[in-house]
Amino acid sequence: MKKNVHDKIEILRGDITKLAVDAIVNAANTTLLGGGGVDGAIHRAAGPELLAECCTLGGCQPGEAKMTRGYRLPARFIIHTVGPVWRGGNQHEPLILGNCYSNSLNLAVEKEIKTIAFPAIGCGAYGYPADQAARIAFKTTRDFLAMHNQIQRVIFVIWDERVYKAYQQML
Ligand code: AR6
Repeated sequence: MKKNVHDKIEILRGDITKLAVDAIVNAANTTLLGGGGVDGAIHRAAGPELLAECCTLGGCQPGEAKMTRGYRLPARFIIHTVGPVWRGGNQHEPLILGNCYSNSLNLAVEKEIKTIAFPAIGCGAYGYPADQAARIAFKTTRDFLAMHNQIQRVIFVIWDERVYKAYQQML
């Protein structure tokens, strides 16, 4: 039976590095050489081979997405994307954040991925207001899934309570 767009999206509270999906998304920075937050957790869990592959990628611009293997993670692949640094909302932040989701999903389709998990890109160190970020995450994902049938499951994996509440509002 064909699933509708809403049935393909779910929200989970927890640690994205534990998920056995085809790909998890990393909220990285433009160097792709690791950092704090979810980026640090993913590098720690995947192991040093991840950094070695990231060194070959030549960085990543905000809103773009690049893929690596998952190494020691249960997920087969990691899609690295770079959110906008929040500067009040008039510096193309919504456009850049939407691009993070659509470019990650496009890359997933290209690589024949069926299940993908996203963290709350931008909602930590980069300061994106959680309610606005959640709206963009859901709208971009729903619009994408309505146009592409290949992806069967999108999981938003949320670590902290405040952001989790904002995402719950979107269901
Ligand atoms: N699983 C899921 N979500 C997590 C995890 C985890 N293991 N750990 C943290 N989060 P952030 P950003 C949540 O700061 O705002 C890095 O240093 C976290 O609570 O990781 O896009 C990069 O290198 C928050 O809700 O990403 C960049 O320099 C969300 O993930 C910069 O931070 C995103 O927070 C990117 O900042």
